[in-house]
Amino acid sequence: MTNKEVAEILRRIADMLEIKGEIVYKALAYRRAADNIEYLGRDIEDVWREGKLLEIPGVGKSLAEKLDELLRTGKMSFYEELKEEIPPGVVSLLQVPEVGPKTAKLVWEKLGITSIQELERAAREGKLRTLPGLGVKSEAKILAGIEAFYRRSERIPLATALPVAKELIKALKEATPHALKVTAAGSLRRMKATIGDIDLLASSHKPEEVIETFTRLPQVAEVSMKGPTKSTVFLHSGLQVDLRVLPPERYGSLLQYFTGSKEHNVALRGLALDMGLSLSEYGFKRGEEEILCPEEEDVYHTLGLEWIPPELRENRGEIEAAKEGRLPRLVELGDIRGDLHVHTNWSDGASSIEEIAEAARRRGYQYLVISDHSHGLGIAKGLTPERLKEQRAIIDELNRRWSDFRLLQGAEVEIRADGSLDYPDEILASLDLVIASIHTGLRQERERITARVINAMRNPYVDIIGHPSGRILGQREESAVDMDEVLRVAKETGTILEVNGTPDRLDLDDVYIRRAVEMGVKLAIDSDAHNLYGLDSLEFGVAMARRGWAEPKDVVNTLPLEELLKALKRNRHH
Ligand code: DGT
Ligand code: CA
Ligand code: CA
Ligand code: ZN
Repeated sequence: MTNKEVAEILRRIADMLEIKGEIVYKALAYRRAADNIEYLGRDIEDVWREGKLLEIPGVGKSLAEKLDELLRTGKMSFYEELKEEIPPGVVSLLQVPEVGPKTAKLVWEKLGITSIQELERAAREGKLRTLPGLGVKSEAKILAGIEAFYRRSERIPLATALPVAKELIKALKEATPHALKVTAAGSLRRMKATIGDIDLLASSHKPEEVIETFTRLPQVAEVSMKGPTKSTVFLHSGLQVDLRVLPPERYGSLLQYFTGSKEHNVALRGLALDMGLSLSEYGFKRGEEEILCPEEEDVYHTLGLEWIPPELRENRGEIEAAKEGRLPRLVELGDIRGDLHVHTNWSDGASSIEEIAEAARRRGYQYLVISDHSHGLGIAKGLTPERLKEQRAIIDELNRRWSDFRLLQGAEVEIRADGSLDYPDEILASLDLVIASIHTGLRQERERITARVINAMRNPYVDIIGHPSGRILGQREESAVDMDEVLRVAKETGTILEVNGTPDRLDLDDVYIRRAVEMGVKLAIDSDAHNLYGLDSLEFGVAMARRGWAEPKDVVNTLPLEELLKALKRNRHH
């Protein structure tokens, strides 16, 4: 058991004692012991093995006995009994700001409330105000507290969290000279599509001062926990940020530990144990001897592994690959030679063809595919075949301007509800590249929607399937499409699947990207930009592709123009 896990049990016991209405100092004693154990600086298990539990400040004879039972058996009967007495839902009420142990006990005993949902309902029905000691005002406060709690529990898109983290890192560095290195860790560093909370790490010879400065930053709305080496705060947006600070000589292990994922860490710890080492955020230990890791590489090298890119750290085979020296050379933004999916003001985009072409060229791209919507998508001002011809003339004209850059004409063709495509084949054939996507009828049942996508893939002029799952993060689940079948037919027909980098799409997601890579299905990483800023989104597509183990060879827009064109099935079959 880790110190943290033990501390969490003690804190939970303290909560339950308070709900029971035990004398205050008892709960306080458990909290103090919890803090001392968490920040002990060495493994509680080692202390226990040496029979020195009583030397931990705040741990008396009775608690030492309980800890001994816990560390020996994995269970503590005192805690188990409390759990029998107080339903877990009642303890969880304490997570709501404005709800303390007294209120939790009151609503549980008088109204039988055992969950936050039930508490919300009672508050909305005006039942709380009838309880002794509560009134209309406290009822409203509790309701606001519940809303704040829900806001905090929501996951936010990667693209929202990244700039917030960057800003905080900058602010912290400017506010104190004692923060030497400051880095984002956790799911943010692993570039997950959505982020639960932001984890920041700092190295410092004066951790306490860094924590102090951090909790006073103007971005911080509320400090929910503050200790000598760590703190948790809420920003005004309700976003939670954790900061942990250790001296530079331990920074590598700190960074490794808090980058996670938890599953990756569990596997690493197992590997360490096999080598007679214990691994924590403080470093390695072999018995009493400490092995410190100032750099993250040190952690992996000590275990005989290559350094593993954060995007891969999900315990999905990366540790075995690192051991055998066969980690993928992941695709990078710098490998991308062009964007295959952007919109202009010819359909629902904001910029002209010329503006977005120049912006793409300034990025160093060698090519850009203009892929406005087809006419069937009325809401997006889709192009009729006639307008498409006019657009071609403009693209041809612009192409005379550059020798180092090429504009291609594509289209994002709607896959209609009946499975047919929005342009006839001769129009599709006249384009340089065709993306087929579904924007309507996304709620169709599995067989029907899968048949639509497959029908599109069997068309010789459909090069790419756009945002294949149709998900919108936080708003719309992926469609019922049978992705395994889509992957199989993509392989068979040589159709490319898109990795759409739009922050609320990130579609395909990493799991399917990985399958595509394993099957040899090709990917296109696109921005789907609707304005000049939108071009930046390609970066998030790259992040997803990296999480899916994609190498440059798996991604068609890492190819030079001529090779890209050759890789399209239209040019292979015709
Ligand atoms: P999130 O915040 O839900 O998007 O996901 P993470 O991965 O950022 O998770 P978080 O913030 O709870 O913790 C950050 C990292 O710290 C996590 O990826 C691994 C490490 N960590 C946290 N708690 C534990 C734990 O109990 N055991 C282990 N092995 N690692 C932990
Ligand atoms: Ca996190
Ligand atoms: Ca966290
Ligand atoms: Zn699009």
